[in-house]
Amino acid sequence: MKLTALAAHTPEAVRAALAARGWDAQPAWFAATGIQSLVVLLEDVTEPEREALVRWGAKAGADVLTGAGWALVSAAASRLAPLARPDRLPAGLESLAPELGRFLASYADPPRRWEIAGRTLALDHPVLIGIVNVTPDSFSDGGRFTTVDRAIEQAEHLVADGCEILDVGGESTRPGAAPVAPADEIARVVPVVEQLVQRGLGPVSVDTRKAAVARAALAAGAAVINDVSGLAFDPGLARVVAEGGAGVIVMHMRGTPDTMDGLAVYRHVAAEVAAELGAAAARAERAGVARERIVVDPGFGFAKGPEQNFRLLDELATVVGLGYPVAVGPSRKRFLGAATGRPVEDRDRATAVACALAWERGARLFRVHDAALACEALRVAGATTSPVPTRGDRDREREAPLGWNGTSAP
Ligand code: PMM
Repeated sequence: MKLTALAAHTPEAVRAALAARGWDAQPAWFAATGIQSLVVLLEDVTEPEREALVRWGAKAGADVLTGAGWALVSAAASRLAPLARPDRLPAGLESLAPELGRFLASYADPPRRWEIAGRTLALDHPVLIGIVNVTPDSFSDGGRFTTVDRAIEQAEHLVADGCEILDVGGESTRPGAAPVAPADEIARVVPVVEQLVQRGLGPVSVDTRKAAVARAALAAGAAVINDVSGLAFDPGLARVVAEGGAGVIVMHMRGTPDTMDGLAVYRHVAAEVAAELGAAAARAERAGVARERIVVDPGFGFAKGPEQNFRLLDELATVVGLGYPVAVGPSRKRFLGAATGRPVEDRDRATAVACALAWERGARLFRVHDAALACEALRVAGATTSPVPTRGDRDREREAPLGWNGTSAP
């Protein structure tokens, strides 16, 4: 007998091994995703639920580690799937089905598109968001692009280097930055948005926490609102996004830029950031923003210290597990300086590496100051991991029978 250790970090090696042995593309992909091992942490578990889980685990051959009020379950995706099916669910575990079903559906069929105002962006490849800061005091390029002409010049540069979206920001989120009145922020941002739209540069995103600024930006032709407060700063913002039919990036932070550093206290940073982001995205949906318009962002550097940022980058799959497309913005941030010893103006290589690692863990959008290096890194990362079947495979699967999780599109 001959033994080969297969790579298990994605379903690809198993799919390829089966395809090489004559399996058709669709059953090979179903089998490969189905035998992939998943681990879920369950909290607020009652004593009867805990007992039911342990009994199920013993029967299903799943590993179940438990303590008071919690359980950690590790099993192949296809073994977990019955727990999400009301018709197959063991008695006593009814409250698990909705959440687990949502997670398994997005694991098997991750979001492949983002609906923004006026168009749909494909997320089957890394999407670069170029930063156009028009603030006089942003931490890494503050003051360099304050005039409209210079902002446009920078935007053209970013597009030439591979950016598909331009993110215009008129308020610095650096701790201690002076607050900007909505009228001043509008005066900074709107002329730049208008020029970008007129020149066909974009789609344009606007980095703002304020409903009034968002409304003016959307009227000027912006297609996305990027809110670093996760819809917590201005309760009216989500409705403006909903009414404008815009896309939204809901970023995680705690408190405000002035208070966030003192709030960087976590027992398990990835789990807590994901839970808080999930609540923020649910706020957006309650305000009428369609799920397909929402992207979530873990907010590197916002209410997180260097060690926490690295944990979050490594455990990004927890945020991906929410089922929304994930954007990341590690660009030139302090935690990259902590690892490399490089000053802010010399962190684009580190940024490119962080982007590639984030792609591998499931991020699809990357907010960067310098697009050239990130684009190159992401080309390599994108070519290395092909976590979803090719379009040809997907077309064949349309007529396919149900897969291990009850869906027909893996
Ligand atoms: N970081 C900054 C500003 N806006 N938006 C998103 N979605 N994600 C981020 O990580 C993020 C952001 C701070 O950086 P900058 O001042 O250089 O723009």
